[in-house]
Amino acid sequence: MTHDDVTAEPAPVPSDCLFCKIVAGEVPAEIVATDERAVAFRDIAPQAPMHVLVVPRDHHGDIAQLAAADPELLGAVVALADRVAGEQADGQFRLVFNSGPHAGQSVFHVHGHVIGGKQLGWTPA
Ligand code: IU
Repeated sequence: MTHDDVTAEPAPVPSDCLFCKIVAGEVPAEIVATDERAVAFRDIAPQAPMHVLVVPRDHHGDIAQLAAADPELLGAVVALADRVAGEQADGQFRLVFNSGPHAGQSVFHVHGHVIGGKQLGWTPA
């Protein structure tokens, strides 16, 4: 996929979207923070002392689609990630958006991995 494929048209919301169900309270998750536009919950397979997923309440498939459709909402997701890092760790964090299967995306409701709580290494590849 290239970024030429990204349009501002909202994608249809899949009826079986796991993260939509977590946002709706239909599937349990350990929620650590919420605001009007986004929800943060612990990753079930944490890769660091703090590993929280921040998702917009509205369904968008990946970060490029979210940025094209609603850049303010992307800002809200980043702001909630920053708040979570301040509440759950020392305020420093890595924010990772896997975009597409080759990048490791396995859930197709955009989510930022908020990772921290220890000295992180680099690179991720
Ligand atoms: P990815 O970037 O799409 O690969 O991230 C998906 C994450 O969602 C991954 O880290 C999973 O551990 C996490 N996750 C979860 O927290 N709860 C779930 O029920 C499922 C996946 I399925």
